[in-house]
Amino acid sequence: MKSIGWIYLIILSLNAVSSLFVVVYQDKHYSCCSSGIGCGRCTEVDFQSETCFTFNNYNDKISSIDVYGNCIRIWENPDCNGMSMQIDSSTLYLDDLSKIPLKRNETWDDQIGSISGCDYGMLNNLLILIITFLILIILKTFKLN
Ligand SMILES: [Ca+2]
Repeated sequence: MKSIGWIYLIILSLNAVSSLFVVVYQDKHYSCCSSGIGCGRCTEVDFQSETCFTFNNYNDKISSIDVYGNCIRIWENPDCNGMSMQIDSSTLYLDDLSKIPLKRNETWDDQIGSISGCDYGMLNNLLILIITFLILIILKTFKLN
C-alpha cells in the first residue's frame, strides 16, 4: 500500500498541477498604463491551476483579459464563488468583457472577483484517485499472475 501515495503523486503532477499566466486589464482593448491616470492599469497573474486566485485591487474592475493560451474560469465573486464561465484563447470578446453576458441585463465587465484553472473544483482529484486505484489493481493482478 506504500506505492499508492507515489502513484497518486505522479499522476497528480502529470495531470492537474500546472502554472497559469494571464494579464488582466482595468480597461477594455488590453489598454494599460502604469500611472493609471487617464487610462487603466493592468497586472500579471501567475497562479497554480488547482488554486483559486482572488483579486483585491482588481475586484470588479477587469474589463479585458489576455489568457495567453490558457484555459481559465472567471468567477463573479471572490474565492471562486457565484456565477462562473470557462474561457480560453478561442473565447470571443476577451478584449471587451462588456460584450459577454453574465446574467440578465449584466455583462462580465467589472464583475470578475476571482479566477481559477479550468479543472478547479471539478472531480479531477477524485478521478485521479480512481485511476490510481485502477493502476494498483492492475499491478497486483500482474504480481499474482
Ligand atoms: Ca473596468
